[in-house]
Amino acid sequence: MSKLIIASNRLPVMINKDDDGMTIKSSAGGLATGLKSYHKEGNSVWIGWPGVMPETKEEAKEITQLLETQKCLPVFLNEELISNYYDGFSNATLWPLFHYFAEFAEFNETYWQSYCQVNELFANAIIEQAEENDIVWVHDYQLLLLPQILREKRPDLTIGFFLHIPFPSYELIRILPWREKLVDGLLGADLIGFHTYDYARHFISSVKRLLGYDVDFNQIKIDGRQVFIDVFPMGIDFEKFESHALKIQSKPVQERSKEHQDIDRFLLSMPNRKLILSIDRLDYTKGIPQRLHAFRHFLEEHPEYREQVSLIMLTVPSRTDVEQYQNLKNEVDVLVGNINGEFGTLNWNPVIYFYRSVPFENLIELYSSADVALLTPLRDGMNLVAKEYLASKVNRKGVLILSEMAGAAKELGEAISVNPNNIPDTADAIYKALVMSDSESEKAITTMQQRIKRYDIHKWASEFMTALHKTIEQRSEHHARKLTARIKSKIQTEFSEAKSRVLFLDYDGTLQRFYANPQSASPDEELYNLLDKLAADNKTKLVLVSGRDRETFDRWFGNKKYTLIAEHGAWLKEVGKGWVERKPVHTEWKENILPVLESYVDRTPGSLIEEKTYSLVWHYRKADIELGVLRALELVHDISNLIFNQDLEILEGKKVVEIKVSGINKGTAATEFLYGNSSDLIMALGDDWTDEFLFKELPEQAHTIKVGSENSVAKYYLNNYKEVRTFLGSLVKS
Ligand code: GDG
Repeated sequence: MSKLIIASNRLPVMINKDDDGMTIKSSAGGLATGLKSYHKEGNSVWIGWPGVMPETKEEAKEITQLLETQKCLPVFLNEELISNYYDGFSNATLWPLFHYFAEFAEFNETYWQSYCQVNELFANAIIEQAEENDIVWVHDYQLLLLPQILREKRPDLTIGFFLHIPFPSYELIRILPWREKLVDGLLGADLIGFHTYDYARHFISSVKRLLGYDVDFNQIKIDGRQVFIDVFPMGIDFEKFESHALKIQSKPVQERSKEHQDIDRFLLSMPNRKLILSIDRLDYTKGIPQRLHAFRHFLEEHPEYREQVSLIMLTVPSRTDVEQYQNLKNEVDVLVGNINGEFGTLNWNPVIYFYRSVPFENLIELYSSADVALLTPLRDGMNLVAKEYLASKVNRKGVLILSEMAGAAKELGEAISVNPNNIPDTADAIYKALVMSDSESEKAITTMQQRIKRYDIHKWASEFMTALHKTIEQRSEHHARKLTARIKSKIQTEFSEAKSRVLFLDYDGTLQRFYANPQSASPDEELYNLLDKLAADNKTKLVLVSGRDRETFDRWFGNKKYTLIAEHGAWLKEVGKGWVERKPVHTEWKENILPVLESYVDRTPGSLIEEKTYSLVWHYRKADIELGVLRALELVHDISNLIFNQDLEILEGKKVVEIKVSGINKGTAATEFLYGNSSDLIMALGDDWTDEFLFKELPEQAHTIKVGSENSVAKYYLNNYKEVRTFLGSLVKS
């Protein structure tokens, strides 16, 4: 059975180093809990940074041994890497940009280099552990490049990726100098998971716009491989929060913690006293100043609540070395001071402010005592605190005010939703929460509790793993037609034994990568060498069959020993001869169609018209991808009406719409070629659907090979042009 390898920046354990030596403690974080059944109980290993830097080799060994007891493996990082990869690229570039704080994002080549280096270190550590067909689950923004590095080094692995923070709009991603590399890095995975549909949608849009790959709903096709994109909103360990809250609630008052007794005293000191709670890391994404402004606005608008209501604000120190975080701390300190100074009395502090973290027990006490949770991040991947608050409300008395910018807002529709930038509206939400009837708040909480209980952290992890396993099944379904080593060797034998052979080869996407700009796709040295070697054998007739115009083909291959068929079969050039029109056909129809295409060019920036002898082609490779697809649909509809009864047909290829004279296609051209060139081995390779004509028309015994994973009448498939070159190279050798 294959093993699971989990990779995240930090391990789910903490190493403590003091004068007495080293100890290890497991952390109770959500991720560790969710993956427990796969990690602790299953066949798995967790790879990550242990959070300490060993000073000696012995110390490193000791840490490694301690981690092994927890089925963890360290990736050791030195201070420089931590500073550039973690504090730098992860937290000063990606974190602000992905949370829409573009103005804070630093673009620094040294950070980037370290980020690449650490992703490589993780890949090496994984590869050292990975046996054939193992499964890898990579987590979060610190490791965006890891899936692709693994894919290249170990194509046998099944790779899943989950992003815990938002994936922003393309408009933000496009700012990054390394945008293509980052998006491509993720695409090494078989499955990429996000918290919400919006993040998935943004990712797909970036893939289309930056890399031009075809996307079919939630599947991206790359070189014959499929990458699945899906939504898995992360849950919490509901049962754990609920059971602790029940335990705390049933404790006699005198046995409660000091903190809990303080809260009780506060609430009982006056009738109608209410507590509002907020908990977050002190981070600029959390909207803490906006929240304080809203609370102040509320106190101004509703003086009747003064001395009645306090905001307990627990802010956990975070990234304290970074300037923006220090500025934020100062801003929050001043705001809290101002509010307390202006509104506070001898008996009442409007804001009760903690700048520290608290033990889990106290956290639950706060959750279960607070009448209202006020969680107003400006951006948040999910926000687990919202779910934890709900799970801890065992008496179902409480109201959640939640920012619509948090991923959790998508699932928690019964909460009072606010735009955290709208201060009066947030103040109004506080008022609404305080006056909400018990029956209304109980109904809302019950509904939300049921939902987060059902889709808890265990369900989240198992849904992701099930989807990841499904990608394996889907791949193996496809393997039925894969050109396997056994079939390859059979074809190689036939090839070497054949007295005469004809090889029909498509060009773009088959022998060469499919480029957004067709001009960039000229043949490279490696390709010329390969084709020359194939054509050098007198027993082989090498025929390049393409939709390309004959001028381009002439420029690239005019003096070669290859037969050329251009413009989907309209023109033929045999070795050493000139171009011949295959059959004289009418072209007067172009006059009517050209103006229509021109109007599409005007309305679709980036698109262009190509005129061939027998056809007119509208290319939209360089247009906005979504607009291009939409316009192509419109165009096909308009043209279909115009060409009725004119012996014309419409071909829809890869980002092209071609209007051409009927009966001319790669298939008829190939069959005609075979009349005069009988052979005992025929082979055809192509990636586009125009190559389907070729596959269909060739005799039954021909070896037809599709390049890519789309449906085809071809017998076999190869994944991409690189595999084609390797395969053709093996024929030369054989
Ligand atoms: C990422 C994304 C996404 C907080 N203070 C204390 C304490 N906590 C615990 C909470 C909660 C966790 O920390 C915070 O969870 P969040 O979801 O709010 O945010 P992150 O974990 O920082 O970050 C986020 C998440 O990943 C999961 O995908 O939701 O959007 O940014 O569990 O309980 N725990 C204790 N004392 C504290 O003072 N014991």
